[in-house]
Amino acid sequence: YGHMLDDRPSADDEDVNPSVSPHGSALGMWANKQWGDTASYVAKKKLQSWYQSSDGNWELAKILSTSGTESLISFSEGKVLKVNPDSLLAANPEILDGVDDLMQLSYLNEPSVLYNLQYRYDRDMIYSKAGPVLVAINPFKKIPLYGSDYIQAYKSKSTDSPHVYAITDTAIREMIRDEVNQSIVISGESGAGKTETAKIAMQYLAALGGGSGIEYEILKTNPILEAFGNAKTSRNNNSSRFGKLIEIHFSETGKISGAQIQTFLLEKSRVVQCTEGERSYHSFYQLCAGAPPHLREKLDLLDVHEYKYLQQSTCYTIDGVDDAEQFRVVVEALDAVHVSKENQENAFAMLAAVLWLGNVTFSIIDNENHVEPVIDEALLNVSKLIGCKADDLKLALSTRKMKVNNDIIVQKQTLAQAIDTRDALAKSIYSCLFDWLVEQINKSLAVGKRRTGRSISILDIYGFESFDVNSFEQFCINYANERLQQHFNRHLFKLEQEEYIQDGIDWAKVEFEDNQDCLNLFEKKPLGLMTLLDEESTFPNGTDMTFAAKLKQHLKSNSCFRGERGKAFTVHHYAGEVMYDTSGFLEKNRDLLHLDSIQLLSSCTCELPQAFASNMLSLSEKPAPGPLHKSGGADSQKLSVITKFKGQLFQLMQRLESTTPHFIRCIKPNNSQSPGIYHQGLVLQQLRCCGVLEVVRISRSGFPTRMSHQKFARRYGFLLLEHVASQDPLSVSVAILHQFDILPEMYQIGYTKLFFRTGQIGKLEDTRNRTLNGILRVQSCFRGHKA
Ligand code: AD9
Ligand code: MG
Repeated sequence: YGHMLDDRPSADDEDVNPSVSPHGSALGMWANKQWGDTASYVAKKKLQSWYQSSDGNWELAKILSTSGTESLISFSEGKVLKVNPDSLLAANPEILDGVDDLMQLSYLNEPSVLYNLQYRYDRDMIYSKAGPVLVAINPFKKIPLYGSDYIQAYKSKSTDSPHVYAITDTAIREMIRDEVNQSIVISGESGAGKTETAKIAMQYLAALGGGSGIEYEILKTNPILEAFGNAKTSRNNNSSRFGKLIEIHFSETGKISGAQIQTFLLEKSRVVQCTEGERSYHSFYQLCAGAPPHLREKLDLLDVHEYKYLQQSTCYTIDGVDDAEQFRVVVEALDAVHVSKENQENAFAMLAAVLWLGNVTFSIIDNENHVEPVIDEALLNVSKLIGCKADDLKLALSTRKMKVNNDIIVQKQTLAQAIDTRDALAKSIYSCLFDWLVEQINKSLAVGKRRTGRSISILDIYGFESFDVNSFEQFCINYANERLQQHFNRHLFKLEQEEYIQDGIDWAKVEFEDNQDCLNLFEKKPLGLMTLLDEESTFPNGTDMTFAAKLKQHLKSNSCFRGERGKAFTVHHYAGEVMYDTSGFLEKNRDLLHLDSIQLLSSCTCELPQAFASNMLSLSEKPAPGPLHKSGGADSQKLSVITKFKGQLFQLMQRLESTTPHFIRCIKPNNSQSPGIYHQGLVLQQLRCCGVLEVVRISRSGFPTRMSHQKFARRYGFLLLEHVASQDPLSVSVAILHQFDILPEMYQIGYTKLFFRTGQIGKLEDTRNRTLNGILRVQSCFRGHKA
């Protein structure tokens, strides 16, 4: 069988830099190099291989013959093509079709991974493993994989096929066995299914029960947070516009005893501006559609079409969603987490106040274009809803107190300034309301705080984003993803290492591409992206343009950074390059609410605005002499958005570091939110971005294929040409390895398992199949003779 051995380079001698731009169009761009499947092996006669057609998709073809630089291949539909053998990649033997763990593939090239996932997806097997990682492909339809029967099956371990339930079950078991907190980290693009996945995991945990209905309460947090923090976007009809960590606490007996939710960076701008085809937060539409008559009257509610903030997009409804019905669901959920009826109405009043604020208009009052709000229904309603005098509101919206040489002077505002002030107030009220709701939920979920200290946390956070134009939001989100990616890498290496050590095999440390350089680019002081941003944000004359120029000046020698023309710069992220446009960076980072507005809120007679104001004031530092306020105004100096976000992320990382992590990578198979459509290019791009291919690559430099001595001996023992004296599985296995001249660096023998480098089992499998086919042929030949 010596001829079966190929001249493929060893698995780890041609690793190339795995960083690849998500914009890269060539599907197979690094496939050849990356996976070590050189053509010399593939282009053997009769073998199945992958051929990339001109549309970028990979097709399965059989090699008919190869001579020199030409291979003749045939497709299942009969078509025959002459191609360069270098353009072919090895396909796996059929027995590996649809394996539930990508690690079981002999050839880990991109088309094989894509095909395997698609094979499963087509059969509604949306979950697969990539080693320790669970890959979930959004089905965009109901599939019968959930509910109590399935939960029971996973609990009793009567099934082990990949599933969110399975990974959650593992988390529970490991929490109890090792007495270590666990985390389930879910990532993926917008619309990939993170939030649904998180809910499925919560459902499994809730089935453990708690007592006093705490598990019911935990499930009820979802409709509330989704109403106030989700919106229809062009990518997802129910897109979360915030990140979320829910920590579920357990008692000694393994029952749920409480929970705590932390949220990250709610997208505030959506409250006051909204792109065509998208919507603002669901809560507004639900309130307008579902409020009962007494509430409608109390809040002077209009129809959604009559609010300016909502009119910016002509989209008011979502197919298949009944906002009025959702309103009732939210109220029921608020009841469940013990938000009093009174507080519920207070919260709805804040929603109405925001909507009415959007309808406040201004008129010019002097020949310097200064404006004042028109005293109309809108202004009066806002002041009634928040509990302030109409005159105070009018003043807060049209003037600004400034400090000049210890004197306070009052400056009138232009239309643009007044609109900014109004919108800033609306955004603040909304985001404070969101935070307040989270606080109420946490109070209710904290009932069983007498806990053992064990918990399972579920993280549902925005994935890496790269658009045509990337702004401050993408900057924050992608920074978060760099941090998470580092966490991901560290843990997967550790896991890998542990399994080798457990089985007593010799293992040289695998080097991997880490993203520390990129993190340094963001975090380094004093010359990192964040410090420079903060510095420029406090600078009196700082603009987006001067910020961009500073970056170019100080960071030009950094390998992860590239200055671009004008106001732009590019960061080389682990998942690819992203060009950021600095327009609006400083403003968004400052996120100022004028002190006048804060004072207005604190003077309100209603409870919530007062609470919001004191929250804002406690977050602010002492009014600093600093130049944060362009003209020496009396704004409160608070932490910049990026600094606050970084602080939150560090805390999050610390929390996650103290847990055993379980990773779920959600994949969106198409951009039209439709079932049954699997776009190879789109899937591949996500597999690369969220590091799934990376995990497979990493493991490939180790020994990803594992088989117990018994299984190996059973499967290939019959191929032995010579009798082996001792018939124990280990001796038989060793004899097989020798007979096939498997190079010593291609495998390791552990206490219980054999560990192989990629591709090794594939070769054995080919030989086995040929031998079996040969036997069948001989048999049929023999039968033919007899006949
Ligand atoms: V975003 O970053 O918050 O915009 P997510 O959270 O990744 O996004 P989400 O969970 O909201 O995506 O899923 C989008 C839609 O896909 C859902 O509204 C469902 O209609 C659909 N989906 C996702 N997962 C499943 C599933 N397991 N079964 C059925 C699903 N439908
Ligand atoms: Mg979501």
